[in-house]
Amino acid sequence: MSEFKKVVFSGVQPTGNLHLGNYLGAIRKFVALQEGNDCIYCVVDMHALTAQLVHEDMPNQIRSIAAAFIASGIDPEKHIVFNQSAVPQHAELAWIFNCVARIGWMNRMTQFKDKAGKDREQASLGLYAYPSLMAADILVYRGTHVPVGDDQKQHLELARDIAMKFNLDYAEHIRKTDYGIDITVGNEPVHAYFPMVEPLIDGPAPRVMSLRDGTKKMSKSDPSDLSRINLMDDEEAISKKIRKAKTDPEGLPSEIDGLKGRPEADNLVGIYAALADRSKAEVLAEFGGQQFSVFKPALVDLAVNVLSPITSEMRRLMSDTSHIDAILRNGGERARARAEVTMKEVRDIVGFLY
Ligand code: AQP
Repeated sequence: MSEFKKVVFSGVQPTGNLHLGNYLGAIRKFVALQEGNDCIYCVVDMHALTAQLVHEDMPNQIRSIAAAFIASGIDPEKHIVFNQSAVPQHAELAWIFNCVARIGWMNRMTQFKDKAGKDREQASLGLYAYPSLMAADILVYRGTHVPVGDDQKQHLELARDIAMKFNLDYAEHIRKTDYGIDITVGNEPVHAYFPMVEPLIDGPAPRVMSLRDGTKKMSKSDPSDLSRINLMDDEEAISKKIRKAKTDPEGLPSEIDGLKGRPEADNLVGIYAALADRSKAEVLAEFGGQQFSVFKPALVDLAVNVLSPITSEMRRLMSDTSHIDAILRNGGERARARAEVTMKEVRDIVGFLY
């Protein structure tokens, strides 16, 4: 049995202000994974059309996500940073995956249900097919590991289902080429062209919640700006938002169990732990028994310390966009070359003449 070469892939949509959830759930992990891995990080601008068809300033939205990657510590020379629409092979593979995926699978996607809202008939076909394009984003590089927030777990399970069905549907064709490898899935041997992607979701803050409601995900589209800390927030805004963050009247518990049924307290402790690179248990060992009036200022200091260098570097990068544009151009060329290797083989497997 062999294994696919480890390739890390992930993406972020240019759909508005990046927030602490995007940073802790995704970008911070991107940075940590660079050492010893082959990483491809993408600004998924084609996905952004599913949220909103016409964007005021799409080019600068794309640049600002790339700037956040670079400001957070991603090295665009060792790794690849690019925007999705620069590599048409994503859309080409997504079409094949649209034909592999089943409508029943797509109907189960909770993100579609949430984003489409009550009037599903009016949702775009793009929003419905989003997870199929996401599978193509990853698999066009035969990506094996995907650092994401917890909200993307279901989409990654779907990517595995699509990869598996492609491998099985085209098994005979794959065997006729030398493009596949023998892997084990569960206990079953499979001759596979596409790997089974592994989500990388762990950490103390896999799902950062709204500062106004500990049962709702921190999100770019929340109408209340107080619900999230944006990566471009200054010290004053961060301090105000944390001070105003919803909590309950009790102090902090000393043990994790004491956070049960207290979503807001759990969220703030998780944020502290993720920012400090510690576990929640370690944070509670330090702050257990203290009131939020003590914990919140400590959280403000920590958040400002971690985020302000990133914010100022993002501002610097965005003040002259030629550097970011050059990074995206270069990343796009390298990503296209890699994606084309896969697509040549996929066209062969499927039987297209080209
Ligand atoms: N609250 C969160 N906690 C942890 N991780 C999160 N992510 C998003 N929100 C949280 C992770 O950030 C990465 C990029 O997300 P995205 O921009 O591609 O899409 P999204 O999940 O739709 O982001 P938002 O902010 O929640 O946007 P809206 O408001 O449009 O729904 C992903 O890895 C995601 O898991």
